[in-house]
Amino acid sequence: MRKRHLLWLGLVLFTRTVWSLPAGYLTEQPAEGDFALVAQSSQALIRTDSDDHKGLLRAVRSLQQDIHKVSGRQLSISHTEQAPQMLIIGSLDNSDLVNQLVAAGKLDVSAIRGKWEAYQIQTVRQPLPGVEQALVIVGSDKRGAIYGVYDLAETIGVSPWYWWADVPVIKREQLHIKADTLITDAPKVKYRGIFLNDEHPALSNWTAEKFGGYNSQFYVHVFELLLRLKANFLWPAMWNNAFADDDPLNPILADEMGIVMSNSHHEPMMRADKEWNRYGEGPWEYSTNRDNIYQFWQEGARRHKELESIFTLGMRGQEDEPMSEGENIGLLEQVVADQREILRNTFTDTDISEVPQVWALYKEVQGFYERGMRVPDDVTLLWADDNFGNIRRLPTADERGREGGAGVYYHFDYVGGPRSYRWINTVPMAKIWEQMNLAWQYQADRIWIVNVGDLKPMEFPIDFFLRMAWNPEDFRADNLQQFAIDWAAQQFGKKHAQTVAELIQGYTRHNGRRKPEAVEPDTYSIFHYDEAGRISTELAQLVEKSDLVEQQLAAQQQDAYVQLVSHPLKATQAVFELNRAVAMNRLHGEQGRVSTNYWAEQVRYWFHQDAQLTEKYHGLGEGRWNHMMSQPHIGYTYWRNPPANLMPVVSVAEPMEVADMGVAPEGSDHSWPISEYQGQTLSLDTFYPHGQAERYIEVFNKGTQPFEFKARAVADWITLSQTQGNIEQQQKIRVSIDWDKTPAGHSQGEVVIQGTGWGAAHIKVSAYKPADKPQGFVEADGYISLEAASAKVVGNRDGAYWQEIPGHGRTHSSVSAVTGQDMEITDLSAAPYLQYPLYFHSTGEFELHAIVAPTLDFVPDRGLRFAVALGEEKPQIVDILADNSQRAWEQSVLDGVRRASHKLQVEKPGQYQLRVYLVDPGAVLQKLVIDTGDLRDSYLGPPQSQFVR
Ligand code: REL
Repeated sequence: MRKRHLLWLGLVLFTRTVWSLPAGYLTEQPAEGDFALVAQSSQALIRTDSDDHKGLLRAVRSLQQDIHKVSGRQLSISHTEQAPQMLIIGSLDNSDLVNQLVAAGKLDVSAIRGKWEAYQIQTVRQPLPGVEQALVIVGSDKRGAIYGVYDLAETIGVSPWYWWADVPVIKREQLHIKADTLITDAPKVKYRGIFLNDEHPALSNWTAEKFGGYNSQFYVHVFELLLRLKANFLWPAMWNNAFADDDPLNPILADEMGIVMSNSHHEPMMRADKEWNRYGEGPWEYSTNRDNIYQFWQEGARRHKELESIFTLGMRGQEDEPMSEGENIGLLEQVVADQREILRNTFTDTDISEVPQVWALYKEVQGFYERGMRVPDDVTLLWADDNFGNIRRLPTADERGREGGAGVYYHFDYVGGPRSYRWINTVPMAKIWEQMNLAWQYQADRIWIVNVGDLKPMEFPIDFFLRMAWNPEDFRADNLQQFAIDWAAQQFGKKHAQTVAELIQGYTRHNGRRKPEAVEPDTYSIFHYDEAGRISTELAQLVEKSDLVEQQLAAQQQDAYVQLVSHPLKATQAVFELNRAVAMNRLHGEQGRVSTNYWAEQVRYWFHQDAQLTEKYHGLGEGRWNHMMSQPHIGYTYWRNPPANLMPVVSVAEPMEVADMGVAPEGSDHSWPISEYQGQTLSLDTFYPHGQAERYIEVFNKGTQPFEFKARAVADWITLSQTQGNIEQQQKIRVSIDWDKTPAGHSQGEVVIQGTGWGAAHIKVSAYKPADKPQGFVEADGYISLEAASAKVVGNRDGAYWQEIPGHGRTHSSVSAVTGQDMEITDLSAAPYLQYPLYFHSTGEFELHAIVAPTLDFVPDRGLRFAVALGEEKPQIVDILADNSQRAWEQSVLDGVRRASHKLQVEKPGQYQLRVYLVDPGAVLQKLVIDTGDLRDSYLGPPQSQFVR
């Protein structure tokens, strides 16, 4: 819960549900003494100071419109008049009226005075002679006051997404504010913003159609959204655009409204990359073209001198390339020295340490820093993620003392290797939290900026990121999921909030497993652990729930629902199902099945389904969001997107008018008939009492004429779901084991299937029934698989503990190693550990695969380690980043996880405790899989093993 300051006794402290979502200070049951913003027969007067910031006065006008949208009543705004009920709005630095109230002792602003962007919302009785009551919104500065204004707008029922996602405002005839309301608040991260990037084709075509380009008619909506989300910072679109040059009003409007502008990490000195293409002379090469580039930058400083800005220092090549001079520290130091000189010569009346400046340590630039290059102490160091949401580096203890502090540049969208992701939201909330929480802990709190691509459809993660930036301490692993529920409630009402949150979390979890652009037909196994089948069911169930919600929503909520929930969910499903269908089509094609054509149809269906979803989105509100979903996303073969969605090549069968049986056991692409003379056999994987209970044998047709088949088991302990049937296309015979009839030890049997063709298909069936009674997580099917969170946690203490992060990870949750800043645990006897009771039937040397989040070594010179011990053995250190190669990194960001391996020795069968010890903070465990000999290929690993008490 947000901490608020209680100013004087008698005033009630209202906290909102959590975060800054709809508040507790609006009351539906007005009582005596409550402030009447809009009452049945009266309404308040809005009073501002004519000399107050223009941006604040603009925000007040938008509040006036919001009140009108909610209540249908138009409140007057006056600089001079009085009324019995007044909404008084002002900033401490510019409002005489507010300062008079303070001087008269009517208002105590000591909780916000002098603070950055703080605001106070308070009811005051008899603030002025003749005025019964006022609701005062006061900001410590311009933006503080603006945030107070938008806090009220949100509280009365206007979602920050009312424009950008068509979320309907809540209609209320009356608006009463609880008597004795007092709220004060201020941000914890100084600059909080977004980067509009990779904006072609979606955002660019949309802005062109709706506004004629990236002009101030467009940007006014971006600025307003940022302010409603209590953000203050923007890197504008830059692909073929130049913010200040495309429309000279852009920077002026930003400054007026209160948005601090900068340019992206490789666009120094407030000049867009594309401005150099338009006006620069000679090459973008400092070693040979210094004078021209210097002048170009001088113009940037001059143009933005009076506008609130953060100057990006340093230099990179154009369009996100390294400088052609290579990693030349001397040259880059010269660049920064010259840029500082330009600032000194421009800001002649200010010490330039007061001019906000940033050095973005993005990609190769971080290498310059690590090799010793430094910038003046007042410059903020902007650390970056790896473009895939894993922060590369955070401030060390020494760096935390720097005057300029540090920030983080994060991504929800990226164009580049190993594969771009530019389409829908793929970053789960819990992942953002886990990484940005580290940023907060390590005091990277000066700037949080996130690349949001086209802005839509990143509404949910943008909202989360910016609200978390406002106060990271509000957000904890154990209350995180509540944010999604509250957010859903704000957009669609309380009734469906839980379900809507589940739907958003569900599709983002799936996209977090692997981004849709990187999903291939063979990503999820169609052979083992029913992996693809289970995901298919999971997504279908979410879609079914989503359709039910959609049916129950009011007509005016439908468009928002499509944008924020159902489109991304269904689009996610379409890409998954498309790939699954291609995999099935290939397999069935190879096996000559008549059902090949069914799967070819499925591929076409899902491809068209995807196109229709895009079309539906583009048709919302008569084309309001036309182009917004036009980013190609099907048919990637390398980092860059294909020119359009590409329909996969499918196999088509031309079956004969015959009956022709084929038989395929689960888990294999081989099928009967086979060449037994060449030693080929068909078998099901061995059954274990605590393993997969059923396996199937599929009987299929290669021709168009149906046939009868008969199946029999050659052992009484083998049970079949059916012993005969008529096959038109295919049927699954489910095979299970009657363990009461199975002798202890290894047993062999087979299933014989006779249909068409010569002889019969013989499928070997084996079972292993151990004599002993296991306890714990039991080895079966050739592995033990554990969700990390299934551990008993031992030895957690303040400053060093394992913590579960619900909703994090690919399957269930994650368990994260947490310590105080800079701490690592060297004495393992004092380390908290995760303990898993295991039961092995087999003996030998087994590989333990730890599936962990792709966290990077954000603390320099330290690995990312944990330690493992089986039974009483001495814990052994495992370094997650032992393979820190580019290749391993690429694999990790495609998979959304890393794998760390360790060998376990099991001397004799029986129960063992597996312990995982905390060593380095930031290690995040998702799953542990021990291969005892028959672990099969799959993307997510097998489901958790059975636990026996
Ligand atoms: O994600 C990033 O930060 C970069 O890909 C972009 O900033 C990059 O500069 C790109 O848009 C092209 O110029």
